[in-house]
Amino acid sequence: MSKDSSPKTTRTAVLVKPDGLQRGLIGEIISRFERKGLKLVGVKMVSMTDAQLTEWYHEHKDKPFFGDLKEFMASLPVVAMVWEGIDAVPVVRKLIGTTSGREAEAGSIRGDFGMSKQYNLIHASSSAEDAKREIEILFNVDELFSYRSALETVIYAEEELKLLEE
Ligand code: FUP
Repeated sequence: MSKDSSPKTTRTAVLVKPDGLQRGLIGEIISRFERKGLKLVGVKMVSMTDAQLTEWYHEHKDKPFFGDLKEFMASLPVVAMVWEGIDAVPVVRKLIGTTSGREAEAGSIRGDFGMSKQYNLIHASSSAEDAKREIEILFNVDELFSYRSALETVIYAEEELKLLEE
């Protein structure tokens, strides 16, 4: 949740990691987010550079797993996405589940498909600040799209629709 916890429209960055690509989970993951009612506003397949990964995981730079994590993330392309919706950042965190697949809640992506802490299939921004930083690392402005979803009026109540950005 953001510090100001009133609901607001946010964008969040998601990566399907190399293990998610190898496991053939791209469609399943996109489908879960679509069915939840989130809006896809950017998507691409990308090989992350060492510099991008160092910046992406800067908070872990002194951790013992940092080198292995970067190596794993660079081993294959990732599928990078940006999803939008009211409170998209915390909503998507809930959908992916806690870090380790063994501990993640059943029903979450990591909880349903994973058994590992490092090979945990998917990344999602953990705060609005992280989301902004992560989106800027991987997406140019012209790779992000604003559009009206035809489903908005059945996904959100009238009051909530006012929170959606034009
Ligand atoms: P999360 O926010 O759930 O993705 O998890 P963290 O930010 O704590 O960790 C980032 C990534 O580092 C995880 F997705 C997997 C990896 N990691 C390990 O490989 N070993 C650990 O002990 C902790 C995290």
